[in-house]
Parts: sequence; structure tokens; C-alpha cells
Amino acid sequence: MLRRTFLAASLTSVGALVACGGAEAQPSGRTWNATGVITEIRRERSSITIHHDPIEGLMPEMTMPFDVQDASLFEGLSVGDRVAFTVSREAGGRYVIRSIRRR
Ligand SMILES: [Cu+2]
Repeated sequence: MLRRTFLAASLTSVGALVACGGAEAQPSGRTWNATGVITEIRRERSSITIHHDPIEGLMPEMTMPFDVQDASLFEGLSVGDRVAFTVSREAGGRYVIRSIRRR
């Protein structure tokens, strides 16, 4: 618990991530539609990094990692693919991809 609190405190102090700060006011459980290009896939961590386009009402364009709900979502995806995806914001500010497809 202490570690999570520290992490949250340090994240809000990092200027580059303050852009995501607008999302702090958003209720969790909502989902957003987004598009972008995959820059890294880390299957062992169920994590995918995407340079995403602006997500209206959530955050501007940036490159950031997302957790993936189910590792099977990685199937058929490669670095460099342009994708459309839906993302939700979970408790603690974690962004989780719920669906993703090449476009
Ligand atoms: Cu972002």
C-alpha cells in the first residue's frame, strides 16, 4: 500500500505524465475508444506500448504502456501495427486495454 502511494505521488510530479492528470478526475470503469501505433509488446507482462492519438476527454497524443486484459488480445499483433482499441481506467489509475484490432 505504501509503495502504491509513493508511486502515485511520484507520477503526479513528473511533468510528462501530468498530461494524463486530467484523467484523474474521471470515474473508473469508463471506456474510451482510441487509435495509435504499437511501439512495443511485452507478452510476459501482459503489457503493450502504444503511441496513441489524442483520446478525447482523456489525454493528448503520447506514447505510453497499457496493461492488456487478456494475453490472447496480442494474437496477430506486431510492433508497427496501426490499431484501434478500447481502454478503461481502473482503480489506481491503471489503464487496461479491453479490445484491440488492426486497422
Ligand atoms: Cu496516454
